[in-house]
Amino acid sequence: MTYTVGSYLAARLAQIGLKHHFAVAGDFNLALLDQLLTNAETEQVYCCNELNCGYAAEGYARANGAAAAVVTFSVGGLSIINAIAGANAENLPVILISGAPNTNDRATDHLLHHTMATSDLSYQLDIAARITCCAVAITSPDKAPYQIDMAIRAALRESKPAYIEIACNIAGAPCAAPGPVSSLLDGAPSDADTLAAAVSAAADFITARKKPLILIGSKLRAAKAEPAALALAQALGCPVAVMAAAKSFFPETHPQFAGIYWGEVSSPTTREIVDWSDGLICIGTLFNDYSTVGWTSNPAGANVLTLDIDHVSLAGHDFSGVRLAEVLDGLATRVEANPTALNELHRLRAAPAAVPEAPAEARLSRTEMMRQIQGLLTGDSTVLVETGDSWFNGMHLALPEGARFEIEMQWGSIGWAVPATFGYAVGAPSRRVIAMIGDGSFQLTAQEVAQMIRRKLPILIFLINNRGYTIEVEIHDGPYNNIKNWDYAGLINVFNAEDGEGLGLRASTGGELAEAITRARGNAKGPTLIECALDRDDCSPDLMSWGRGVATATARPPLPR
Ligand code: TPU
Ligand code: MG
Repeated sequence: MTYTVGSYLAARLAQIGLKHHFAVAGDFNLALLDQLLTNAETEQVYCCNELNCGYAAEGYARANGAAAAVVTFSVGGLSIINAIAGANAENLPVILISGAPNTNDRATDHLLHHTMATSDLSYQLDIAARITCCAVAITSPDKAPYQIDMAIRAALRESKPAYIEIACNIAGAPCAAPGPVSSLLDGAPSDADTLAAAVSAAADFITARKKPLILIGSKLRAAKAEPAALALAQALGCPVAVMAAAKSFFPETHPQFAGIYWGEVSSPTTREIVDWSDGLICIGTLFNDYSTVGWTSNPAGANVLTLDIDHVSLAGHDFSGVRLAEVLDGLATRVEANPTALNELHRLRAAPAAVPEAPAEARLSRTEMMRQIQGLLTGDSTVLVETGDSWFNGMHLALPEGARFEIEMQWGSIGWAVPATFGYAVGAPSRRVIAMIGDGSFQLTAQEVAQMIRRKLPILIFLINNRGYTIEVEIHDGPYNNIKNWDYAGLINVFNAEDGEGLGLRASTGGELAEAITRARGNAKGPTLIECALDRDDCSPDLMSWGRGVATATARPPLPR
């Protein structure tokens, strides 16, 4: 078989396990899209716009480990930037592929469409280089295999986005055949001496503590170390708390699970047991103003051991170039069981009270909505929660074994959830995908529901209509937090047009919600959006407390000179 630059890229995408790539067409990428289509192992999935295309790929990477998005030059490439920077913040290897001007136009000062009417054609590469781990511009078929491999290898090894730009007249040019894929996949192992020293120092730290406790953060998944963390936890027998951004990265049904640690808005007794520990083992954690509730709970100091993706640090020691899974594996064989903190947690912890069912005719409340969503969850469910009160409501869901939870907490860009849910569902066709999305966020990227309809994905969307930007109201209120109401349920018929089978339903009482959920379950041929009408002030108490903490940090005056 002979290869072109585009079909080489397609082969590499298929080899790294991408059964799909997301795309929006434009004249600078049409020849490339044609070449990608020649590979039957990676299907092209279209999006309504490039921002959504980026989020869809980001969601796909959450389900599938990596993803690719293909856009046209400049008008597409600049539009997708928000989503790619988000994938960077969230440690997801999304490969951004952009068409680019014809090589013949580069040597001249021809002015091209989709540019700022100057002969500068490098700005997109420059911008992409700032937000990806590797950015390459392909203008020659000879160098293309090396450049494509370099970008994909970097993305997979660093769990960060990469950028590949391909000149439109190069995409179809013949090039070399791809070699074995293994050179792209596996990162180098840890340096053996550094690994031994890091494990030894970390084991000494743990052994010297009376009340060790594990705290898991969002980078654990990026490090592909969830099983290794579970094994260490079991060897140590200590409580395991998870940060909000890592919900579901440790099984909530596990007897050592200690809840969500999120400062003042932690699960009951979780903050207390974390504070009580004299040896906090932070695995893949990431502390920012949101996760520390405005810097009010920011674990640091001599009682903290940090095990990061490629790095171990503790008082007096710092080891880099070690892989997290190998550190955890090493530690699991070195530590002795110490259930002191777990015993204390059991003493502190009262059995959770069951939420009573609301009368069927009563006006729908947040607690009744969450009670019903909880009842839906099974081991094959994935719940995606959008920025807003959905973050806080989602934290209270008790996840059955196997259930997954997705949150874009570091980047926090509203509009993420609709397209990311679409991409996730494309990447995980056997999972039951449920999204909780606020009305304000939905308005940014609503049109991507049409792609769920197009691909007949039975996604269940809870559209929480509380008539505004409630999360912002709790941080800092003003007229800018009021939004124009939409007929959200009615939109689904607009998107259905002549051939779609999406369902748009409305619930303003508990009884209506239960009925809508039953209808959603009967709809296997498309998404169901249930618009849940909540009172504007019906928000979670956690959001209120967190909002105050974050607002205080944001409003700090400049330090005196
Ligand atoms: O449940 P609720 O009302 O809190 O959520 P909803 O209705 O989705 O409102 C979200 C409000 C919000 C804004 C406007 N949350 N964060 N922001 C700021 C923001 C603005 N633009 C982007 C792209 N991302 C943001 N986070
Ligand atoms: Mg809202």
